[in-house]
Amino acid sequence: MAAPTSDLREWIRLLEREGELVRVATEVDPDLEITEITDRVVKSGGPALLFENVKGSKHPLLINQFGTERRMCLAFGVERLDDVAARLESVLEMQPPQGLVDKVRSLGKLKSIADSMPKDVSRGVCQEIVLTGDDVDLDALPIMRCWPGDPAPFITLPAVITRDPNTGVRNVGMYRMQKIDRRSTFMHWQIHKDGRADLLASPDGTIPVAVAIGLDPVTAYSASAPLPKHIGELMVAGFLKGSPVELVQCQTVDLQVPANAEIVLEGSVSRDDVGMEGPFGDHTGYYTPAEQFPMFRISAITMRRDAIYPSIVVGVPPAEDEWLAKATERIFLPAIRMSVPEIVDYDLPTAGAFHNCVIVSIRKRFPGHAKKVMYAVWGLGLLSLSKSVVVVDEGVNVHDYEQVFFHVCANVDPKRDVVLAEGPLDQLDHSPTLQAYGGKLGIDATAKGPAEGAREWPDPIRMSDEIRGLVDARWAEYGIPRRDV
Ligand SMILES: Cc1cc2nc3c(=O)[nH]c(=O)nc-3n(C[C@H](O)[C@H](O)[C@H](O)COP(=O)(O)O)c2cc1C
Ligand SMILES: [Mn+2]
Repeated sequence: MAAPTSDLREWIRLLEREGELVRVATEVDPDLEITEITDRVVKSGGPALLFENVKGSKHPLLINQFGTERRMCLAFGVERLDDVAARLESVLEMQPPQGLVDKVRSLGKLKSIADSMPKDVSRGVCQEIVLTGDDVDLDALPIMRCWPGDPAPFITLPAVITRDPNTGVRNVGMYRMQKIDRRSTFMHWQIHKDGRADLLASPDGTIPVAVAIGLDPVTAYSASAPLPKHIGELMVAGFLKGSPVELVQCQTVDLQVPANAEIVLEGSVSRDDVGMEGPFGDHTGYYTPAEQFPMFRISAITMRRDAIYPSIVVGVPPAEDEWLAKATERIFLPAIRMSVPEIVDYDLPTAGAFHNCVIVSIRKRFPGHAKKVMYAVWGLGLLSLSKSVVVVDEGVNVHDYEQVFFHVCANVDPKRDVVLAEGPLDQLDHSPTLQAYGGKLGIDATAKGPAEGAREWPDPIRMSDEIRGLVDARWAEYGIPRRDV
């Protein structure tokens, strides 16, 4: 498996070599038409698309680069997404070294972290063209209007870079940006996100912001990763890529951006410069209503010659963001196990749109253990926004929804095993009475004991090994065509 690619163009070449990309030469409209084409291709598991002739722009548009498990694995250079998690786990589980061998081994791991830190370089292709002042013109980019109810085009795959005004720590997040005019957009920093916190921490209410568009897929993914605020997304990108992200100084603001970006927008966001953003056809499958958000005023656009503009469409699941979310689910399992080691595995069903449902399997050891895990999930990073948590025993495959449903139906006394709690919810969830706050549902579908108020728990039905072996051995004699049994 090839190592992760170093920029968007190398990634496009890899996709093409692997038969994972189709070029579309005919003219297409970024106003709704690309969405309809892409949605059909995504929902049928089809290829990435490079639209070479987008109406009104000379820039090609890449979409559906993340739309399947195979492409997501190609992006990370792994066979399975769990392999990414295993690499991360080997660093997270670093114990204090005991013998000499352990010492050397852990030094190697420490070195791999040190080598992951972003690195400053003096020049970058992202600044081959520099446009400032009146030359700044978002109209030149093929920004898509995604759904009929969207009032304007939205930049949907940006890496938005800020610094914490107090600590100086860099943050990178993926937040949609609604176009307002040639030189401004909204900045959709939801209340639980780090970008919003950086703005609120600013003493004078204004912060510089840089937006990198068109990155290698691992760095782009890292912008969407729900990392704790003090952990740099670009360090994690460097670790996952196996080489540091190279940064150049911006032209008009004091921030650094990935040197290999296709397009960079530089500017600032102020607390008092706000307006009504949205509605937007969102990953919840519904339009999120118009709401007040700050505006991003652009002081410079820099880009590569012939810059390629990447985009993504979210909507009724499954959409292209499914595999970005699945990558996060897999990659974060070791980190979750660091705080809640009894968790064996977990699954965020795509139909649950990230925050609506978590299925967790646990190694249960004491009365109330499943409930302890529910409350732990409701206290972990952005998983704290989860609306429902289903807990099953370790033998249950959390990715097999039929099996999970069977255990929920069979093992639950609703009066005893259902927890109704309340807490923070996703700002975009339309169902709670209040925005971003409301009810939570926990379902304990584990086997219960008398200490939890249950009667004696029955054994599940299982054939004896002896008879299973006998039937295996004799299967041919029965003359029944063999399916995968
Ligand atoms: C395609 C896509 C679009 C997203 N749009 C937004 C958005 O508009 N606003 C937002 O707050 N989060 C959005 N997110 C989620 C954030 O990127 C994610 O929560 C990330 O962890 C934010 O970074 P932060 O924790 O450093 O703030 C989006 C994620 C994806 C994959
Ligand atoms: Mn962050």
